[in-house]
Amino acid sequence: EPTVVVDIGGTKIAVARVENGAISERHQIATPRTGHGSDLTDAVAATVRKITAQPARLGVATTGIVADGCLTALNPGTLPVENNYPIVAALRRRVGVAPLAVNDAQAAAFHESRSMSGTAKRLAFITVSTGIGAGIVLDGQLQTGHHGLAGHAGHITVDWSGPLCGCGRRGCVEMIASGTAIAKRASDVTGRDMSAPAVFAAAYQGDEQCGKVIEDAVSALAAMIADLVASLDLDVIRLGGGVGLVPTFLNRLRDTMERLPPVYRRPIEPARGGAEASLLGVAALLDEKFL
Ligand code: BMX
Ligand code: ZN
Repeated sequence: EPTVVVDIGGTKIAVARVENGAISERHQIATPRTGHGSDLTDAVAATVRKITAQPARLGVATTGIVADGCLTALNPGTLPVENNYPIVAALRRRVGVAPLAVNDAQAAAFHESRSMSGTAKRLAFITVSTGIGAGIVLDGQLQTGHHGLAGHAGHITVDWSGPLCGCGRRGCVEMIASGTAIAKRASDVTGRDMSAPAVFAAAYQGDEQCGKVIEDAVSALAAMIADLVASLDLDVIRLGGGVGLVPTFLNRLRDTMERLPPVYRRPIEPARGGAEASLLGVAALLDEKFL
């Protein structure tokens, strides 16, 4: 009876079998963006069954706020779902085992902290993907908060008069630097329908409008990271997510951080867990019997 872990993102859902801390089988599907949690759990249950009829243990890392076994979108634009959708109870019914559920970036931060030796144990994992997520580990302790909100740094304000975010505030980093925001902002300025990878390709080819969109995203993220360093005295930042793992993006972010006053600078490293950081993190949390 295997351990099965799930990563529900705004764009895709990954389901994997984990053996001895490593992924031995992996399936990926598109996230049903219907606004109904039941469609998420149906899709997860069907994909889990491709691996096993009865997992011994089930772990779920998901975009959104997880508290008391329920899922709520902070920004429904990143993934729409009912408020307080009882994801743990629904999956227990559909799969037959009660899952451990945690926010995706929080899970990834836990994995990153386990892959870190020595004393550097105050870190943020930041994912730049459909949205912008963050997870924080302080002195070895994963921070979830009593409301599941800890680490939601994608909703730090970087532009008071910026675009309205689905969370209800204006100018959140997520509205300027997420993959969704990069695609939307470039589509708006160029008048062409562009995906985030297309914006990177165009910027690389010298397109100035697309270059400016990426520059704004990098500046917003650098401000967000400096705010996190100022408030938490982090030792290191680990960067993940489909956009965050693009090497040119990481390099530009490092260059921008270099121009900040030294007190705000910290090493920025690619996530050791790469695209699997959330899956591996929730597996590690199962091992620790977290929650
Ligand atoms: C949003 C928020 C976070 C999440 C982050 C990254 C929702 C639905 N999600 O800020 O909980 O960690 O996006 O999510 O409000 P991803 O889907 O891009 O991985
Ligand atoms: Zn917001």
